[in-house]
Amino acid sequence: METKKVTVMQKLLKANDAVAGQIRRELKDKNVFFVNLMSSPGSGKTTLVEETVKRLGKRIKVIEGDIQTTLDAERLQKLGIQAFQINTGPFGGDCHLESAWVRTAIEELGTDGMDYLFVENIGNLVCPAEFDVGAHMNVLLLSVTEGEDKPLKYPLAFQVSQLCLVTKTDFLPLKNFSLPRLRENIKKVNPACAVVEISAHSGAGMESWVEILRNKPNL
Ligand SMILES: Nc1nc2c(ncn2[C@@H]2O[C@H](COP(=O)(O)OP(=O)(O)O)[C@@H](O)[C@H]2O)c(=O)[nH]1
Ligand SMILES: [Mg+2]
Repeated sequence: METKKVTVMQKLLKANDAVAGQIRRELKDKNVFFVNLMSSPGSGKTTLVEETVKRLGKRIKVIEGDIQTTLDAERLQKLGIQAFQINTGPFGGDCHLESAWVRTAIEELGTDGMDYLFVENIGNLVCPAEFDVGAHMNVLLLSVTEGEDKPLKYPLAFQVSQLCLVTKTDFLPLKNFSLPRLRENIKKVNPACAVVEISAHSGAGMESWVEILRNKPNL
């Protein structure tokens, strides 16, 4: 019974990877840079997208993943960009997005007028890391209020990410949080993961983040 379960899971992941690969190639051909944002709920994903649109312009489209509500898509639509909300609640409440759903959302959004595509994945540090959505860059957000130990507790999320954004650094003066210890822990699980510290509220570090996007790495 257990063997059967593992085989089915392997097949699902293989099918997911195949679609993800297609998405990555098709968007590369169109020079659309695709970023997958992953984090715990509340680490600042939607705020980051809002602040990025203000700096990078409106040729950005967003696929929002949540179990319930269209709140995040509505926040982004207010900025005059296209945002497509996927809710997994009505279909069993999955805690991640799969590449086939992302492909359908891209078909709905269309690729005209798009230089960047963001996925805001469903908020948690576990399931999204297991499913490739076809992004050119996986970005893991970790806010300073979550603690420096998270790379050690949730290594896969850091291992599949090319960049870790340490968010809410404006809280640092109030918190007993060690940035060097966090960097050390990220290095232990993924030495290749770049780390950038930002505060979407104060704007600190935002220019470094936007510069990375302008360079469209791996495209
Ligand atoms: N102090 C501070 N709060 C932030 C920052 N970025 C986001 N927040 C707040 O954190 C909360 C959750 O942000 P949100 O973007 O909705 O997180 P998400 O669930 O990851 O999309 C909101 O109240 C934001 O205003 C930041 O840089 N500094
Ligand atoms: Mg959000």
